[in-house]
Amino acid sequence: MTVSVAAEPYDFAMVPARTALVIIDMQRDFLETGGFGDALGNDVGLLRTTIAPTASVLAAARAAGMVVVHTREGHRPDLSDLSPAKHRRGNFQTKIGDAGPMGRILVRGEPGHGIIAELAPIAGEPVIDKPGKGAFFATDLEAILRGRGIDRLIVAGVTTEVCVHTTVREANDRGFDCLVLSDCTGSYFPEFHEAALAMIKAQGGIFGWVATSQALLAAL
Ligand code: TIU
Repeated sequence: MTVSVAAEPYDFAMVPARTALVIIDMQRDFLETGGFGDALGNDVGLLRTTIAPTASVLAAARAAGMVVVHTREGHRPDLSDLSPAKHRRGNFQTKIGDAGPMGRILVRGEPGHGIIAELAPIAGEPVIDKPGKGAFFATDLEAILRGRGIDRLIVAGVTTEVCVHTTVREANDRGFDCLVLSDCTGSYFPEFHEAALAMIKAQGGIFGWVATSQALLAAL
């Protein structure tokens, strides 16, 4: 059954059985104090408004029987998958792999690397560990989506202009239609959030569609 979501630049048509909800990097490292986002000098409080609407969408997607995929940005404990460029970028005092209040920053298995409790994955939901900003780079995400017959993505998570945008661009070039939820994505820079969403839906939806979580919930 095809459903239509009120979206920009025009309605987004999707078959729930062929659509995946992809929740990007809703990790303690980005959303709580003492993590990577905080170490970069950001106000993590700016991202926390995304939690409640994303939890509602997650519940609705599960109820509709949709495929749900979670991603996490982070590295192996030996940092062998961390490029020197990413490691040195920013010249910050606290770097990826260093000890912080939530364990080693952006390292797999550490408390800060985990997905926030409100959006915890359940059995059967793939969790994609990614070393880059895009969820398709150096991961098996594409194979998992193709294997399940997915052709549309509903995208939530943080941050809008970094990992969400990179993932949407990667997905677009791989032939997936993406609907980005405006209130389920967030940035440490509100103006970047707005600009990133504007870029997605400009030029007839050059990268995809943008809608509110309410519009999606109304359609499901
Ligand atoms: N710094 C920032 O805005 N984001 C990231 O480093 N990663 C994600 O967006 N997940």
